[in-house]
Amino acid sequence: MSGTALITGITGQDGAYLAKLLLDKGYQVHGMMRRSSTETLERIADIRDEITIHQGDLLDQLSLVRLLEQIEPTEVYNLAAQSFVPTSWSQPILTAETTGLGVTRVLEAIRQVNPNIKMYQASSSEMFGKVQETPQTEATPFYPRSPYGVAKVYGYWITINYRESYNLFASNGILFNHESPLRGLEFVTRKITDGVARIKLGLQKELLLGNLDAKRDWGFAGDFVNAMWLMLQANEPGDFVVATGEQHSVREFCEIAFSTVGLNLDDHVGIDPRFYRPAEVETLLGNPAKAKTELGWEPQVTFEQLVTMMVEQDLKRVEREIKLGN
Ligand code: NAP
Ligand code: F7E
Repeated sequence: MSGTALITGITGQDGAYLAKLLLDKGYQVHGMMRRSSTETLERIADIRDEITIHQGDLLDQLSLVRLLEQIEPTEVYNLAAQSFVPTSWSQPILTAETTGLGVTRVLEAIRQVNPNIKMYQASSSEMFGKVQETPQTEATPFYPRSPYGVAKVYGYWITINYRESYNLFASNGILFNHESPLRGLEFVTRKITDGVARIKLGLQKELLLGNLDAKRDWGFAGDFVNAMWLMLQANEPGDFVVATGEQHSVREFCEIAFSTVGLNLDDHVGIDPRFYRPAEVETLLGNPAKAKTELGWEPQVTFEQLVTMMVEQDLKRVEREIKLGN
């Protein structure tokens, strides 16, 4: 029998993919979103009638307690966060409150309302930061390089602490970068594929980026949310690296994206120091062996397929916008 799931961060990239996955598995899916003066439901518009949306906020303990009492979920996926690394320097306190302390609020609500609820915490490869070994595994020491990374380290350890203190079924997924056509436009992959589409369709000439030499282990969000679900179906809670085991630079991502539409990146990409970071994470490469062995998880979409999928979707979207006169 499938259960009842509550997803915090349902309006985000991963929230949308996870909600679809859980619906396909027969779950009753509830999503928490914060109050906003405008609609933020575009990513889940196609499943809006199949899920139940509730207002709540990771900054507001009582809203979390009330939702758990009302929904009675069997599983909680804590995906909500201030997730954009550069914003964590301009809003470090908000980032700590949401991305860090927000995790304690969710854990505390679970402990108080029903300690049998299973919880997934969206931990991040940004915790490895200035990497202490390559590839990174569950045993690699953390060295975060941004207020975001520091907040995620806090979230990671408080999840383990509640597991050990109160015997909660709470697991950390240490997810490496994962992307999709639903990725936010400010993240580098989507910024590139949106830029490529606009340049190809004559709406802009140049794409300004920061550090082209940064290397990431990029996977497809649709594959990665499956690992989240698998973690909560395991016999025991634990902590798992979720990655492809393959690394590419921002420049390589650009090369493939531009060549998909028959353009050359050297003709269109400029460097703007505004997009450099005060402390950079130069390289990330994960070893997903534990997830493969213990969860049977493996990524399905290759790097080239991911880049092509994102470029094609952005081309279609920008074409639609042009037709509608936006
Ligand atoms: P995302 O698209 O930025 O979504 C973040 C979600 O959190 C949005 O729904 C946002 O709501 C919500 N949120 C922000 N502050 C909130 C608050 N105070 N209360 C309630 N909700 C709040 O992020 P994502 O890419 O889907 O990532 C999901 C999670 O995985 C995040 O925790 C992220 O840090 C983590 N992560 C992501 C990656 C990756 O590569 N994508 C890798 C490792 C870990 P609004 O729509 O209102 O802004
Ligand atoms: O940057 C470089 C930038 O912003 C990737 C989040 O989901 O993944 C994400 O964090 C790299 C960095 O993602 C631009 O300096 C160059 O080295 O796409 P990003 P991120 O910082 O790796 C982790 C795992 C998370 O947990 C986070 O929530 O690309 N880069 N030029 C640029 N980055 C941006 N954004 N914009 C540029 O113009």
